[in-house]
Amino acid sequence: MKNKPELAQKLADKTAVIGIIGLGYVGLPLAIAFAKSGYKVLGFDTQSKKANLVNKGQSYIDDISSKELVAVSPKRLQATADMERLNEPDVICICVPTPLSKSREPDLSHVIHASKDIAKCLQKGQLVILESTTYPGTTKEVVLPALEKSGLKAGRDFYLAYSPERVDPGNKKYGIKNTPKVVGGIEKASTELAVLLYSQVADTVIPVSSMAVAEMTKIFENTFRHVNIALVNEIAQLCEKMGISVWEVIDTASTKPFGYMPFYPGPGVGGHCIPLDPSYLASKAKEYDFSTRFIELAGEINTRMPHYVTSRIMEALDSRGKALKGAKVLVLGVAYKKDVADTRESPALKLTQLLDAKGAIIKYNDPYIPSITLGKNVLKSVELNEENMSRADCTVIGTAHTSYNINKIVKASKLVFDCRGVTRGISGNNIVRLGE
Ligand code: SAJ
Repeated sequence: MKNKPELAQKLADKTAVIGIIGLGYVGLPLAIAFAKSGYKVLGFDTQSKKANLVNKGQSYIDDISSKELVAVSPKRLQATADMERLNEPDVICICVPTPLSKSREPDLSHVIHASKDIAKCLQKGQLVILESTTYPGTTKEVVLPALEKSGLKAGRDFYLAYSPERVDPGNKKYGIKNTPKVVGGIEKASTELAVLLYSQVADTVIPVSSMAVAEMTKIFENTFRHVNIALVNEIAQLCEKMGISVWEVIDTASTKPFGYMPFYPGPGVGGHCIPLDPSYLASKAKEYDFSTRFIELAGEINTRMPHYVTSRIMEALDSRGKALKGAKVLVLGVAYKKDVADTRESPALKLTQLLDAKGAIIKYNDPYIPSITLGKNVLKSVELNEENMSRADCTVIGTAHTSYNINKIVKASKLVFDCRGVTRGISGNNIVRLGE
């Protein structure tokens, strides 16, 4: 590749312009990180509303404050919905969603649209990097052909790499700077340039031998979580039958200083990654006549958890002479995990919907989620006060936001069903826990 030195030089002296397609929970923090490190950044999003908010310095991402945005926008970071400007950046990072379709198959439509938009403006010497979580082979089999429709050739006329995002929403400890960044290029120059780029924002950059290794690394990380959460959800159900506390077992296993990593049971698995990404791998494996039984089984176990918890709540009420139908149930926390304002695939929300469908009279509180839809009704988050807790026949801790005062909740509630193990250490015959 003849013009590698030119792009390498522009990356080193920060005169390169960085393009980010997809200004969501992955793209916007990355755009800000590159802008903070001294690059001019051009953000692209098909939703002009997001582009306008970025240009006005108004953040719509939980983990990004408007203050952080204003510090770089509009001087260093600008955003646009005009995809025809994709000829301007020297580097383009694709950070678009990779959801599942209605039939739970990989939906690469966002990746394909982004690749086609780039192909229309692709310039010689540009570096294109896919960051979205996907199955091994996507960059080579889907992105590359779409880009080469431009008539330019990957590895000869333009650079191509895959570098998975490793954003953990709500994680205050790990961010772009201190999370190692994995990079795999289609050939040596692409890998080296991507390493040079990410070295400006991440303390550690890890080059690997191919784009497929980088793709498999990321999807394996998420599948690892998916399978281990399912394992602990299964163990929780067995512990309940055996009259053993799964929480005490996990806390005790955690004393082992090596060879063990704690995962915790819950009402199921939510978010836009863990419940979905492993299906990308399972689907690709079928092309190799290979069935990923662990992934399928884990999916079944995790998907069943909201139903299992519903039956446990029904039993807990029943043993107190109360039918679930007509019972007043107060659900605390409907976000997919604690301290995030996101209900995508949320198991706590699914649990609430199941309780509602069984005839429970639902109220909920979630400081991050102002309203939810239950069937045809829209419910607003109620105040977490004595009145609402004492009036409920059962208070369900669905997602244990840090702001919840568990002692107060237990004291004020007739019955607490704890899906998250946060009442451990608190005694009371009004507490029933998942996994006990
Ligand atoms: N959960 C459990 N038990 C556990 C851990 C999680 O029930 O022991 C549940 C959570 O409540 C939540 C779901 O699983 O509903 C997913 O939680 P998560 O924190 O594993 O996943 P995300 O999607 O919020 O963030 C993840 C990253 N999380 C961590 O590494 C801790 C990581 O898996 C990915 O980097 C990231 O998504 C991504 O974008 O892929």
